[in-house]
Amino acid sequence: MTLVPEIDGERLLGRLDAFARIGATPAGGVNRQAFSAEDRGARRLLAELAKERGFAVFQDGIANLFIRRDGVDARLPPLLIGSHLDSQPTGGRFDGALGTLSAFEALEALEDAQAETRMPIEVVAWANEEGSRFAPGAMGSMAFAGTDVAAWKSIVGSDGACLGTEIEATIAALPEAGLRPLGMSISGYIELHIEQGPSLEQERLPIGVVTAVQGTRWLEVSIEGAAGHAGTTALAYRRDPMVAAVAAMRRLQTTIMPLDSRARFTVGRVAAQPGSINAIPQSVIFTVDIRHPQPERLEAIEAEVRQVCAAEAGAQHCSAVIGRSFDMPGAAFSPDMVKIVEEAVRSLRLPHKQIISGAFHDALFLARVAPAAMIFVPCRDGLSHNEAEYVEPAHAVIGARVLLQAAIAAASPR
Ligand code: HGY
Ligand code: MN
Ligand code: MN
Repeated sequence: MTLVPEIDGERLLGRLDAFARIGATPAGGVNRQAFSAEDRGARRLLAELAKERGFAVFQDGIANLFIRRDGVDARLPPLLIGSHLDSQPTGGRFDGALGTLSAFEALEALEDAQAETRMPIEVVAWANEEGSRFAPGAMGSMAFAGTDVAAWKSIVGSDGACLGTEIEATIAALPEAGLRPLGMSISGYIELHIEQGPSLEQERLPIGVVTAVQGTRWLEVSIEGAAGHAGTTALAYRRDPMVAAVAAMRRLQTTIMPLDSRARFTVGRVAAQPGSINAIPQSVIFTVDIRHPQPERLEAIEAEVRQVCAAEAGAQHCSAVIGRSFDMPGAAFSPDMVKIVEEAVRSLRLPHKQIISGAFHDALFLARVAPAAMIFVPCRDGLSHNEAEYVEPAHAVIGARVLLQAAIAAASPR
């Protein structure tokens, strides 16, 4: 008698709780930054769970983690399902973890039912999706999709750590995982993720079928002035980069988003050197995250950031240098894979809508090498990258059920 694979909701919710304890913060979030001890702890736990089920465990040269369940025809390229385990410094317990653990739950459901799929299915935890400790983000999926990583090894993290060293230590922390070269042929990719925005909750929909992801760019603005004594330097003699930085941020915050509701402009990090209370800074560096669904608008917003920073630096007799650390063009997902997801949603008779993602995801890079699509579930108040991030247990389980149905369909095409 063939059993029908079913998501075990209690098991999934228990897993989410167990992983939320790794890097747990006092306010109920997680701090599991890429390649940290906490990230390694989560990877280790997932690898141990996989071994208990008899799944094969692999990792590649940038520490992407793969868990494989064979299909009837082992020669076929695997379907990948998954997300990421790394988090923001004050992240939520569902961003990334929901998609990774739901993918693992789908593999267990297939195993419990001894169900066969034509293709192998592999669960993947992509390395460094967040990019907050080591920019750029989506490093693991970018590398898997063909980006040359050689230059990354020397990147210094926000905490001064060396990326190459951290990657090696992370790989070494899972010696039992088989080592794989970067990249391989896959048949497709499906990722479950929280929306990280308010629309599904506002429309009381349990599922979003993601058709595309908007473009993202990360800039680093460095304004150089002249350090000086806070007490003795009169206004006329100051070349204060903080004054220039604040004026530039203020101008950009009063134009970019107020004049274009689809634009996103965020300054997430500001640092002054030497950072002394009684010294006019020598330099001020701040980060800029810009997003837009239209490529030409993204281009125009970056040009405006460059123009305004140069003008405000000049007004203070300072100089501005602007580097781009991340350029992630938006993309549409494969209509065939979106259709598979949509059919899975309909087979479960779930109300849903198509949606464009405001956040970037690993799926954006997988879409460059295989048919990819995403499934969203609502999160409370659309909150994410915040320790109060929350998903209704029922929505987490529904999302996993859609992922399982879509994976079964994608791994055993009729
Ligand atoms: O920043 C992003 O869009 C992703 O959530 N890391
Ligand atoms: Mn994420
Ligand atoms: Mn995130």
